[in-house]
Amino acid sequence: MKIDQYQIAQHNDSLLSRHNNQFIFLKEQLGEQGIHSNEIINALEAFQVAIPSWALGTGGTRFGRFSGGGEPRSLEEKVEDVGLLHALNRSSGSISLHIPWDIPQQAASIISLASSLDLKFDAVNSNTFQDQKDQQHSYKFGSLSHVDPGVRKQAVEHNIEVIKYGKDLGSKALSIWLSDGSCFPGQSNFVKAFQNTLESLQEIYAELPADWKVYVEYKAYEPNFYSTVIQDWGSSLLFCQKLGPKADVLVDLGHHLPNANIEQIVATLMMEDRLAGFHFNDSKYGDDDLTVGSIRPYMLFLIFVELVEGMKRAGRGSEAYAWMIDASHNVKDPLEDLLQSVEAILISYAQALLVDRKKLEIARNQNDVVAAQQILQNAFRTDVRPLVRESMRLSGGSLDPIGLFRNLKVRDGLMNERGRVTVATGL
Ligand code: AOS
Ligand code: ZN
Ligand code: ZN
Ligand code: ZN
Repeated sequence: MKIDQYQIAQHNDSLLSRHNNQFIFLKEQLGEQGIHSNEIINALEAFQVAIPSWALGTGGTRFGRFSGGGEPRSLEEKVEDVGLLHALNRSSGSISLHIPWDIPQQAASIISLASSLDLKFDAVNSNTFQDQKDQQHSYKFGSLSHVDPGVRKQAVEHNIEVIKYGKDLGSKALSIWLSDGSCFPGQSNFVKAFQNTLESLQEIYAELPADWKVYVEYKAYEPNFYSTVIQDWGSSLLFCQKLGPKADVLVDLGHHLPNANIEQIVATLMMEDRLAGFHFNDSKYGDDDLTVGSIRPYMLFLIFVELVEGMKRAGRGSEAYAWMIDASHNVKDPLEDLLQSVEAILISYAQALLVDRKKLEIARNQNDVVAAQQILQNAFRTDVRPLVRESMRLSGGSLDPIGLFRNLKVRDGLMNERGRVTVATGL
């Protein structure tokens, strides 16, 4: 299954006059406020969000999993799926692999497939939260933090192996999400667990190539329900500071205790130049991994307000950070869902770029609370979708990715190729 440029162009032609009307109207309105639409569009075109290999199949819950059809059965097919997304929106130019779910048998051929679809390899993810077949030690009671040095050694070696796979593919980072913790009071010694983890991470860090980073992801709870070794951004930052400059904090939007002020966490991490990037998703209750922007779009916008300010202050572009979607669930076509998520990210980014920073600073310095709030809300309440569409169109993508996906019956095509009942490898 492949989407050709002429199919995108034809579909865009049919939508163009309507789009142009909306775009020109918005451009004029923004122009009156001194906002240059072209600068926003350039920034949107440069923004690339990685797609995790495990989001391409139907997710599920511990109660069940309802497979869709035509899901990718191999790493090659996962790369092809991301190629379809990138052809449609030109904003999903990389894939993030998970070892051992996605072991690349031959790096050269998978690289050439990816580059034929204009894709790169994002951070590689290690997995010490599941036991694999033929594994000597179990991770039931932890991995990098385990009380038994033999288990820790096995987990460290796994991470070093993941770096090797990533090196072959041209990745530049290792993402570590550590599920280690305890389920009941008394089970674990917090300090020893931290120290064991630090030592293990130091051994992994020592194996990072010169131009690599390690992203340390935190999570409040789950799968452990009493304590988690890296449970919050403070612990993650502490590990990173002890490790060195190649370690940064990875923020997953679903990994906080209820009502956490994530935008403030982001601002602080950026101030310290320790923000690696994001795992985008949305949630109402816990680590729900729902479609980005589907539940709390205003929060996503406020996060982007901080991101834009932090990037400006640091003189860095969006390419300096690792943006990824970490979502998956039971009830949607995973590819349509990912298209929705990428669009939600670009909308929030565009809205944050509308914020008049000078006026905001004046309002803040005058303690004009109402004016400051109005500046943010005016930006959030602007329908910036014409800017997002124009950026996709200019970079060769579709004005309406989901509409075209449905018009071309992409899922039917995939089901014909791969089968109606497929189970994607992975979670
Ligand atoms: C787990 O909750 C984390 O979000 C991980 O980033 C990720 O979902 C996992 O590594 C996928 O296996
Ligand atoms: Zn995550
Ligand atoms: Zn999550
Ligand atoms: Zn998660």
